[in-house]
Amino acid sequence: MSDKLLVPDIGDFDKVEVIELLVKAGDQINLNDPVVTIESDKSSIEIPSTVFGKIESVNVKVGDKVSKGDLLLNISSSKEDLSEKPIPRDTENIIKQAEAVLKDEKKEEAISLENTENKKQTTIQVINKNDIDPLETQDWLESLSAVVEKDGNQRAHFLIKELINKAYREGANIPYTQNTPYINTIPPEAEVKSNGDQNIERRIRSLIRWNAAAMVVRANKKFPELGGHIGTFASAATLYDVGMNHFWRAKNNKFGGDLVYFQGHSAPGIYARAFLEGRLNEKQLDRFRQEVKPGGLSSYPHPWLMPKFWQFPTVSMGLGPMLAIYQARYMKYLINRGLIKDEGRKVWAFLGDGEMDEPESLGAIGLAAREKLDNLIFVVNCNLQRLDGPVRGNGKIIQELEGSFRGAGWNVIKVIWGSYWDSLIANDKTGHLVKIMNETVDGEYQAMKARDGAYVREKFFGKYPETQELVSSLSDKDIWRLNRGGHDPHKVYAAYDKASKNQGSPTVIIAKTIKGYGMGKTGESVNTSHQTKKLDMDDLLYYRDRFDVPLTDKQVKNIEYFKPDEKSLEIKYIKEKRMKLGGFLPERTTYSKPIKAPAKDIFDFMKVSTGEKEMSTTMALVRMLTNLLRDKNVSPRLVPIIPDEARTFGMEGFFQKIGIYAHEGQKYEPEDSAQLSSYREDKTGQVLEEGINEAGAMSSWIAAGTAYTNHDIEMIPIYIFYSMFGFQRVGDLAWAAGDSQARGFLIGATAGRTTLAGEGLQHQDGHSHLIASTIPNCVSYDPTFHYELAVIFREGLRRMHEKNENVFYYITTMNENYSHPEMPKDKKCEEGILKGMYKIKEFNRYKKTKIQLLGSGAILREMMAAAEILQNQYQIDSEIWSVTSFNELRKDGIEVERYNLLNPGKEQKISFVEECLGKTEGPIMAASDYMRMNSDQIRPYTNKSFYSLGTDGYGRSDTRKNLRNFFEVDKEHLVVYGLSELAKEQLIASKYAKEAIKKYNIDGNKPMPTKL
Ligand SMILES: Cc1ncc(C[n+]2csc(CCOP(=O)(O)OP(=O)(O)O)c2C)c(N)n1
Ligand SMILES: [Mg+2]
Repeated sequence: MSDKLLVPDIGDFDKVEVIELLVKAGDQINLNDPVVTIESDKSSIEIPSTVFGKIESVNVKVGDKVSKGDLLLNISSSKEDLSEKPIPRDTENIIKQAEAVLKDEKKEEAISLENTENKKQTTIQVINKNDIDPLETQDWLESLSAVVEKDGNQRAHFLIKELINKAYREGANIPYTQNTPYINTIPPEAEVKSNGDQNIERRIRSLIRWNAAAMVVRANKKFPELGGHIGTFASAATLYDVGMNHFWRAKNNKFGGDLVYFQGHSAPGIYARAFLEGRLNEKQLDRFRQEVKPGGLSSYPHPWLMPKFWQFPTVSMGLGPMLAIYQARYMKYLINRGLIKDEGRKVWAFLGDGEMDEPESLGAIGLAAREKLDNLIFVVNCNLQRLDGPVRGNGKIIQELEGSFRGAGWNVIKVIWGSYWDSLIANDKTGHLVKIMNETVDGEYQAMKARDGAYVREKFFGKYPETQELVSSLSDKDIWRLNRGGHDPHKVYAAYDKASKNQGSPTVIIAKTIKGYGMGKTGESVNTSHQTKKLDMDDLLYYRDRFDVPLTDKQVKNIEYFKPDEKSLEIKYIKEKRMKLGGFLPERTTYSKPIKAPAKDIFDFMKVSTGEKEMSTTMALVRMLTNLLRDKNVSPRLVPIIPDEARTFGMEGFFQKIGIYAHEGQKYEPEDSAQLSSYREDKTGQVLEEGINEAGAMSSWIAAGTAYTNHDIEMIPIYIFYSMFGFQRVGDLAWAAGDSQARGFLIGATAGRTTLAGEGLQHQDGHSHLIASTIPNCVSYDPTFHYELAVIFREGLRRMHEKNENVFYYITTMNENYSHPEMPKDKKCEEGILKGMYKIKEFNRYKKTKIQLLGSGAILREMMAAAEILQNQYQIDSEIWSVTSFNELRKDGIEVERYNLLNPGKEQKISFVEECLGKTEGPIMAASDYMRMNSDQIRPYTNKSFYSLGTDGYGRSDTRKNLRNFFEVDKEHLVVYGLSELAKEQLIASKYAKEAIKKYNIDGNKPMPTKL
């Protein structure tokens, strides 16, 4: 029987042009196969088939205008097929989701039963001096204790929740708190014990501590300017060691490896461990922070500088937490899309408590919980100090972080007190000890650790007779030994174990430590700890003794490193532990296979003229991506990343075609489900729709752009954003992307100061190319025509994803619609597009006076129009150059100039700018939709008079025409400036310029746009 395929609901669009037929009569098609591409003035969308069978006739042709309900195809399908018509995609998704939820619920039930069996024996104590009826309180508490004892924690929790609900219903406004008392989350009896040899582990840790400090002190003794940090690692050594010995699995041929983000300035400790592991030698340690000669060790984790060692740049505080969250999310994305296996890999991120004040640190924690990233573990090293002083002198950072993370839905594990406290807390029958713990502020905690046991006895335990009594049998030395959780390997192990097993939410371990632990008077818990990088002889001897490092006084004096013999128990142990965990960490390797760049002809449609049809380069890009999605090598690897601007850029067609990634699929039928570009969320969706979150989108882009090393799979991330909210907004992340050697495309859409018209000052970008130029491995282009974009994009694919070059591309696209010419046949055109400029047109009728006109992006067309006026009305000839990248031209210019200056006797090289313009006639006038500095970049590489024009100043809203007039980059101003320059060069009389100024109503006394 016969079926008809009609144009579906295409939203607000009517009479939309068919630009491509993807099928022909006689073809067999399946459900969802694309059949035609239609294009409005904003976007192009493929129409998928909703029927299957053999095509009898195609009822439209390219160029036809179609609307909803128009006939596209007649299809013959058999009866049996019809009876088995598959369930529509949305319905199918909803069924799947429902099934998944049912399964999840069953799982939850099982977990809670388990927990109930695991009963805990505790007596609940609370002290409150405002208690008006202590006896009644006691009754309630005893009842609760009985419930805990009889039916377990879960039951107690349930009853408390019911009580609170009841109170709310009865009108009581009970203050809400996310906080638990200032004690460890895991009670001693629930701690999972390490099977490690604690004595050896302590000895190893002590050596690492020593060597890390020695490395910094030695470097600064030699060159005091080098700097470095001892105090941070001193506080975190146990946190790292437990992970290294027991938890973090390395990447090898059987396993993808855990991903660990090390706190930036704890790098010395990571090098010191690598030294014991035999991965670095003494010579290398002695090259800490001396990297100019190859082989030095970078100050902080920098993959660009140590590409076989460091994986993640973290030292710009706040970036590590965000990058780690999006890394964990991206790992799930790859798993859900079936691109990598689910091996239970984890992302661990080590963060400073001071660092948590960066808005970026906490800014994305909601996403981590929402997406149930149970592959993510944060460890916040709460040494209570940052650089200048306490993080929260008057408060408690641990409690504050607990509230924020728990509120966001994280699993929170506080590791505050070490094992020596266990018995004291157990004996705190009156609850006064916990009360002091709760009341004491961080400033006091810090001060205590800068003093001694007697001070702690007086200032801490001395607050109540009950607590004084509690420690009466302890000596001051014993009191001093009461350790903090983050320095206790047992507590840390238990926390890591629990975190590793947690399901359904991310975990944060908030560990209390001491900054400069073991450094004594100079560096321990004092406000100057952070910057202590020199230790005198007494400090060094103290440090040695504190950690029992087997060095003589003389060796200490020489600040010698200590590495036990290869056959020693320590070295054997450390290696054995790592071998058991699959290898060493950190280590950066890449085994991904390159992606074959698509055949050149895939972009051929962009090399012919669009004729009458006008389109923006943004639209051309979307068309190109739609085409790329048909390339079987490239398609699955494309990762379109959009921060809530898909409709702005005409990309809504992607929603249906490749789906929006959503870890839970789509639990609702979207409002626009009947439409062609309905908002389709899917567990295997390909688009990362990040919401209004440029920093998050950029973090996703980095995760995808480094998947080749972190997951051994080459991906092609394409992040499309308003160019103004690109580098300017997330410049530091872009810098980290360069350091990470991320590969992929950044697309600054709606770019240029004058193309965006109405949006005004905060939207009009006239400088992103300049910021892009600051990143050494960022290759940037400002194309005007669709064939330029095609050539640039394909070369980007080839260089980055086939040849594995560690660069990334920044391409600006505009939203101005115009027709695009055919690609010039000149063989040098393609080379020129890629190197940064090529001659696009020449006016040569009069052969008297000539000018070289350079235009970039949106302004090239103004330049072409100006050239026509100059020719037709003033008999001025010109050569017009399309400059696709002033940045690339400058890179070549500086390199050639440098070579020539350093090789005076040798044959001198010629820059590409010189090659193009060296032998041309007349002065040069260059303009772009960016600040003059953009085109000024190539001024030094021409030996000619050079004038640059641009859009310096704040943007503002108005029509495109008025804006170009305001910034003096419209064709009229270009004519005037051109004539004036020729007059200045004494090639024509000045009267022409004067006349033109009058003719075009140009005010010579108008203030500079920068001042308006
Ligand atoms: C964005 C940013 N701002 C400032 C710094 C300089 N800086 C380096 S470490 C540090 C203090 C860190 O304190 P914290 O996060 O508590 O780490 P700790 O050393 O105490 O473990 C500062 C201000 C930086 N690296 N990055
Ligand atoms: Mg700190």
